[in-house]
Order: sequence, then structure tokens, then C-alpha cells
Amino acid sequence: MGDFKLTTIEENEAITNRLLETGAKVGADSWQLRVKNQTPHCKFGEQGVCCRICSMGPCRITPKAPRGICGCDAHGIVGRNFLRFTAGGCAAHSDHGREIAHTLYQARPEGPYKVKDPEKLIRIAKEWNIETEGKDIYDLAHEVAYVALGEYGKIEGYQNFTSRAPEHTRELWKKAEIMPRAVDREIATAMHMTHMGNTSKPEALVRQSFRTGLSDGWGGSMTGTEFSDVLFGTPTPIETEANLGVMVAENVNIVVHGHDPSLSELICEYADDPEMIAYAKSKGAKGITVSGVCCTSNEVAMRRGIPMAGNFLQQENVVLTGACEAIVVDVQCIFPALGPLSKCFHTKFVTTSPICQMPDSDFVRFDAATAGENAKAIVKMAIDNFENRNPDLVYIPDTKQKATVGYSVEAIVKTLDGVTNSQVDETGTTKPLLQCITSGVIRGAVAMVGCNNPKIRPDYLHVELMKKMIANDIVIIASGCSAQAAAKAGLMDKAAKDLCGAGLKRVCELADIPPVLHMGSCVDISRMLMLAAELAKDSGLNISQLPVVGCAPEWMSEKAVSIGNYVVSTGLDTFLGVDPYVSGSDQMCELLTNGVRDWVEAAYTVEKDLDKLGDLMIERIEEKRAALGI
Ligand code: MSK
Repeated sequence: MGDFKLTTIEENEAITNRLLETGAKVGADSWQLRVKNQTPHCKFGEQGVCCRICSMGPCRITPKAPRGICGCDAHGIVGRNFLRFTAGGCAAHSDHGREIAHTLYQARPEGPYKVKDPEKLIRIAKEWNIETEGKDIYDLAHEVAYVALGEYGKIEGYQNFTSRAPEHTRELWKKAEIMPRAVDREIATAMHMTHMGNTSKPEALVRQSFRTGLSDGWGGSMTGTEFSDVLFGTPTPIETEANLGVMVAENVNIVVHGHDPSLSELICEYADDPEMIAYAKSKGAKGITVSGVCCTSNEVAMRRGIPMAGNFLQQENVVLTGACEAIVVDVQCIFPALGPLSKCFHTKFVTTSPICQMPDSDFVRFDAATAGENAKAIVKMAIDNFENRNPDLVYIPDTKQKATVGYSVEAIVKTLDGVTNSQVDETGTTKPLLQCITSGVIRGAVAMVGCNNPKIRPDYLHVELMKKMIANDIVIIASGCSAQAAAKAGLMDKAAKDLCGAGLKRVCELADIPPVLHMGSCVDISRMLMLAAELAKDSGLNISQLPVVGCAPEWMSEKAVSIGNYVVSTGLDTFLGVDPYVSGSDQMCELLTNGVRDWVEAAYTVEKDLDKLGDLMIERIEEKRAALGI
């Protein structure tokens, strides 16, 4: 195995503890302290049986009080809460996609936003029956973006991107009445259905949860992914590094955090500008290091190789290093705690979106028209802040791992083309990957996604499950904070092939890939949908027959519930390590873990025990193989 060694959870915990000592010195708060104040959690909330949708309550269901004041029972209350959770997640993802479509609408040849992948733009235009012949690429970009923006409120029909799903899947959706219409309509319908005095029937609430989720996965999120590729380039494999050790003590450190790549792309560009580097040197720094947290980090890592400082529960750690000149955030998954925390250090906490405004931050309103100026001003603000550092508080742990990232569907297809060419002559399809699966060299795949959650030791389930899967010749495609957990541990280093079973190890060697493939950010789970659809079409199977499952072991956000709903609805069994607040209704539990299988040929499993969760996923993959006779 040479010098390769994974970074353990214990090592990462020791680093965090060391940083918390700095925090204690300056009187900083931390999520670890706040968790103590918030536990034990409210049992009614945990079970999903608290209703505060109208002002007659709040009502809480107990054996003595089995109905709320309006008469709604636990099943209706849990179901409504589940649907509202989904609507929140779908809104966040889809609005992110809408912002990207707006950015594409404002792309100009003179910049700052340009079309970097014209082929993908033309491909989408053709898919949507938009004439491409003889058109200027920017005129086409504006036309396609205009149609995409219309998808959010389209008067009739379904989301355009659903045409990418296999015929069988679309038929299931129509039959189950969950085919997604306009994104905004599905969110509004969800809110309307859950208003006081409307739906309290669990089955109807779950159907709308699935339809809302599908409008996210095959609508808003796919728009975010595809148009980000058009604007910033479709990712290809690229080398980077992960964990807090990517920050450089001698440099000005700028950390980008959030989800939307529009701002961070430009921050990266200006941080590379010789004029800015010279300015940083004039202020006593050796250079400028941009690193990232959460999904903004995934976006710029996949396209530019920008290192990943950490994932969700490390966002406070980057400030606690005492060496962060600016943490620049866009939208989603940003702790309001960063405001007061940054005040304990010299760090500038820069918010940039009207969607995400927080106390104790410097607000630089980011706008596509003024993006260049905004990004330049932020980089300059960080450089000017370098001299305010307190050297006594600086501690950057010497821990990082190498990672190869950037596995878009296009990159996976291309990378695996060479692996089985001797047996399969169809290139540019998923057939080489299918050949690896049907021959049993790879047993199957797990789409590992989602956040960290203080209810679980950060990264523990992600990393341990991934290790177990790859040892059993199951390849992992990962996104979001799960991908960063893998990268920090070292599972995206190609040397991690030595932790695989013999079959997957051979594939990793032949294709020169790590066993855990970084597929991007949260919205990029839409890439996983596209891959599953392609695998089904190329194999002639239904998606639900593929030996592929989804897993979100440490999820925490509403977005994750929306994701879970569209992944299950697409036909992939989905395994959760955290309960989605439905345990208070046996009817809701039965529907989600079993009943929905009649509609979409897949269902949820919730299992908090690591070993059982891993065994259940392997069992499911092997059952699917056995059913196919492979
Ligand atoms: S950032 S939604 S904590 S994956 Fe996409 Fe990470 Fe979850 Fe946010």
C-alpha cells in the first residue's frame, strides 16, 4: 500500500478539539456547545407529531390527545410536515437552478459570464426542440435560458428534463400521478395542500412529496447542474486536496462556502490575477489561497481543482484556524454562527445574496451585472485584512489528503471507455460500466450523498460505509458533504484502490480512478439520475432493476428530504441513517418504507446502526443481481 494511509475520524476529532481550545481562548461559541444546550430534543418534533400550521395550537399528539384541535390525527400531521419539509428543500435547490439560468441569460462574449461548454448548450437546445442552426451561441444561450426560466411556471405539460427518464419510469410517474409539472406549481401545491383545513390523508401527502421532489431532481436541480456546466465547463477528472491543511499560513486565505458557483468562480479568477497576487505580497503575504466548504467548494474543486477545506460541520473550524481572512458565502447550509464567531477573530464574514442575509456580516450584494467588480472588491477586502491577523491564534493543522475529483457522467463514460474495450466495442455509452457490473467485477454502485449531522460523529457513517462498500467491490459515486468526507479521509486518492475488493481494485487500476467518484454538489445528484437513466436505457432494464442504491447516512437539511423523494421516485432504493421525523405515524412509515414500492418500484429504509445499514445495502444490491441472474 506504500505510504498511503487514511485520515481517521479520531485524527479529525483531535484537530477539531485543538481548534476548540483556540475558540475557548477567545470566548467563541461552537456547534458542539450548542448541541449540548439543545439536547435532549423535543420528542414531539422528533416524531413529527407537532403541528403549528394554524394558531389554534400548537397541537401535539399523545395517547391521551390523539387528535389536534381541528381533528387531524398523527398520520395527517406527520404527512403534512413531511411534505412541507420536501417543499422547502425543492424550493432551495430549484431557486439555485433558477439563479444559474438567470446567469446564463446574462452571459456575454465579453464576460464576466461566458459559455464554456457550447456543445452541451446545443445538446440541450436540440432536446428541447429549439432551433440551433446558424444561431450565434450567445443568442442560443439566451433563448435556452429563457425557456428554462419558463419551466418554473409553465402553464401546461411536465418538466422538459423528464424526457431524459426511461419510458417505463415516465409511465410509472404518470400512473402514480406524480409526474412533475411547473416547479413553482409543485411547491405552491405542497404549501396549499398542507394549509389548515386541506389534505390530511397520508397517501395524498406522500404522492405530492414525490411529485415535488421530482420537480427538484428532474427540474430545478438538473437546471442548476446542466447550466453550470454550460457556463463554467463540464467537469473532467482533476487533482486537488482536502481537509483543513489546504489552508496556507503564509498566504491570504479566502474560503468560499455555500452552493452557487457564480460568485466563487469569479473569486477564484481574481485570486489568480497577477495584480491581486502582487497586492497580497505588498501586504506581507506570500500569495492567495482560495479553498472551500460545502457545495460551493465541490463546484470549484470539480472545475478548477480548488482545494476543499472541509464539509458542513467544519465550517466553524476554518475560522477557528485564526488564518481565515474572509469566509465568503452565497446560499444554503451557512451557519448564522459564523457572524459572531468571525467577530472573535479578524475574519471577514461576507454575505453576498439577498436570499442569505445574516447579522454580523459584511454584505456585498452580488449581481451578475456587477459580478466582476464584486468579486474583485471581496478579494481586495481579504488581502487588506491579512495584516489584522493575530499570529498567536493561528493554527492550521497539517492534515490533508490528495483527491481526484470531477466525475461528471460524461467523464465517467469517457474514463471507463478504455477499460473493457476488448470485449465491448460501443464507446460513448455506459456499456463498458455495465459490462463491469454484469460480469460481477463490480457488484453494483451506491450513490452516497448528503450532509453531516451532529447526531452522528462527523463523517463516521460516510467513511465507514464507503470502506465497507468498496471492500465488497461496490463502487461509490458521491456528492455534497459526503464527497468531501471521502476526500478528507483519503478515499478519493487513487491509492485507495488497495482498500477495494479484487474486482473493483482491477477496474480502478485499468481506468486509473479512485474507488469513490466525486460527482459534485447537492444539485449534482441530478447527474446520478442521468447516469441511472443512461444505464437503464443502455441495458434495456428498468432503473429499479439495476444493482444500484442511494444512501444519505448523515443527512440534515430539507433539501436532503427532497433529494430522497426524487431518488426513490426514480426507482432507486434509498437508505437513511437519520429518521425524517415520521416515526410518530405508523401509516407514514409503512408507506415510505414499503407502500410506495407499488408506485415507483423502490422505497426508503431507515437504519441507524452502521453495520446493519451497510449489510442491508449489500443485501439489496445482491438481491437485484440475483433477480437478473448475474
Ligand atoms: S452542502 S445540503 S450540508 S450535503 Fe450541499 Fe452539505 Fe447537506 Fe449542505
